[in-house]
Amino acid sequence: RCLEAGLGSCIGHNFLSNLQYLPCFFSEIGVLYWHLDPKKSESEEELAKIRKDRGYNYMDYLDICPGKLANFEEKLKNFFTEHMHADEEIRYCLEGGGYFDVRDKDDKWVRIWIKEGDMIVLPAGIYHRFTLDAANHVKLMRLFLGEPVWTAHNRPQEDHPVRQEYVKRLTDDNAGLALAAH
Ligand code: KMT
Repeated sequence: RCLEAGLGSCIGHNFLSNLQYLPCFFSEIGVLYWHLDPKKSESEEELAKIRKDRGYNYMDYLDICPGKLANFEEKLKNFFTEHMHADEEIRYCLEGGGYFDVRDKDDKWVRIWIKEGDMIVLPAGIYHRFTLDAANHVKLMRLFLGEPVWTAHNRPQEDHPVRQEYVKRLTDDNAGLALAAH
């Protein structure tokens, strides 16, 4: 399986850190991934193109670190509670790092290590959670299509139409997910 290319092991999760080598795994679960360089102007152009192509008109920044984010502990606890959203979750890492844990097709956790320059889109309806890495700090750009809605729907959400749609694409129409990725 393609997934094995970058696998190590970390606290009982499948653990991905060489993200560019895993397009196959990402397309399987409908995740999009780019590597940009926040310090380079070519990356600004590439980011502008991604935003234009995918309609990401909204943008803000989120600095997650103990002194900078109000109610840090509580927010981290919520981020690390397994949940889904009714929309895509689009994050571009500008500084620091963190872990997105996502459920694979067999409902097992896969840990994705996001570092500076990594940009990731989690599809609407995927179960996931987030936590910081050892640096205990991340600066993220958040993008959104339209008016942002950050509502987290904690698992279980099997009756949620967006979850049902995601599961349907994952199981009987995996080609659709693969086509959406690149
Ligand atoms: C969310 O709901 O925003 C998350 O899953 C946390 C990742 S971005 C801090």
